[in-house]
Amino acid sequence: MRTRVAIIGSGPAGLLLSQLLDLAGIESVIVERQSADHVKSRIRAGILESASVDLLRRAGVADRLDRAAIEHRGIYLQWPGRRQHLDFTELTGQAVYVYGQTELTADLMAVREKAGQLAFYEATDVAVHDADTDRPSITFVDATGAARRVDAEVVVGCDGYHGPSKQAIPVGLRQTVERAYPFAWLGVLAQVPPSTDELIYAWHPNGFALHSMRSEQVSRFYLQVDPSERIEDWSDDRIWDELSTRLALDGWTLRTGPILEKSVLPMRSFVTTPMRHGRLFLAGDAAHIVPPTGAKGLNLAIADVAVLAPALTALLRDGSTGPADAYSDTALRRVWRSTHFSWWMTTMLHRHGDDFDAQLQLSQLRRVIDSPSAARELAENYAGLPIAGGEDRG
Ligand code: RFL
Ligand code: PHB
Repeated sequence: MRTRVAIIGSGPAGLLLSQLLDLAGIESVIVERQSADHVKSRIRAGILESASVDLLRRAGVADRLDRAAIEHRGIYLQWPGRRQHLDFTELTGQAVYVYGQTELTADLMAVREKAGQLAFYEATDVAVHDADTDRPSITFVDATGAARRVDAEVVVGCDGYHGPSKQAIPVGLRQTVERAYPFAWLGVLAQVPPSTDELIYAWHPNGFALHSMRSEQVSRFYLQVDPSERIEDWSDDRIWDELSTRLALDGWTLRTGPILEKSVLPMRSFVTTPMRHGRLFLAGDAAHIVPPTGAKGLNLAIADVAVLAPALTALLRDGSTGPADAYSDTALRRVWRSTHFSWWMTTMLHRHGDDFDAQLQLSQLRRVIDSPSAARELAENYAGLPIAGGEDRG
């Protein structure tokens, strides 16, 4: 079969790109390894920047988001004995929004289905061919076991960190930089109303803890653990004990409740460049991973697509190559800003090293709270990056 844009991966990057192309009158086909139900049920990100929300509104997929998302003015930073609010709205004029990636994915899938756009779920052996020609294609085996081929004008790899797309860029042309962190997150979803109005990022001698949320009834928590930690060793009681210890503050209690899901998540920084080879473009986690401490991964995927969709529209509608040629450099400026911010938040908040490192971390945390310019620096990076670029303002 033939289409204009073949998209590999049905995460937020692939789905949103497909929707933006559809609005520009450009047909696309999505090929995804997992089932639609699996994709919809994956628990992941929870925070959207206002620039991301604006784009989702422009894409016509924000009706439910506008009703259900919880607006947050800022976050709390905490270390033993002190919990301090950082007001992004006061510092930058921007807010952030709590809206689960599962909800966003469901919204994007629904709009695509309504528009009657084609997607192949449960596809195996997906491979990219002829990326350096004007007639790239992808091949795969569909859910019924039939071999298929999609010829396109452009292929976009939105297939996440483990996907095959980036391998289609020849090794000699591809550069990868990576940082592994000596800790992981234990993520917990619990059927309990949040014990806080906004997110709490807590430094603690036992390790970092984060109190996040999904709704008025559902809370999300993370604990810094060793990457080799086995989830079987974390009973629900042990999880609640450790969260209560690390998030403790005089006069405040953590509500507990049934744990719905728990898993250990590795943390890494990773960037592959360039994000384009001929008629193959990469977007989202396929090209870059950040540790989740800055709540940036989903927002970066959205920002890539915000740059890529108009570039592909110009290329495919008018034959104008300028924006497509600029895509990788434009996207990477924001990627590197977010990579630095995510690394900085991670390094400041997670226990690592010795007592010297701990004192530096505490000094940095006090500085962020006590100095308006240090506070604004954090707030701008967390809530207020412009959608294209990211270093242009700073
Ligand atoms: P996704 O969502 O990983 O989607 C990629 C899709 O590609 C499919 N795929 C393939 N399809 C076909 N053939 C193959 N061979 C394939 N291999 C893979 C996959 O099945 C999948 O459906 O990437 P995308 O679209 O780039 O979106 C990126 C975001 O999902 C990710 O960056 C965020 O979830 C990161 N993240 C957060 N980001 C934020 O902005 N704010 C947050 O608060 C936040 N919290 C988080 C996070 C990520 C987390 N985890 C699980 C690492 C919290 C956590 C715990
Ligand atoms: C989440 O709610 O999943 C979440 C929130 C903030 C982060 C990371 C994850 O920094």
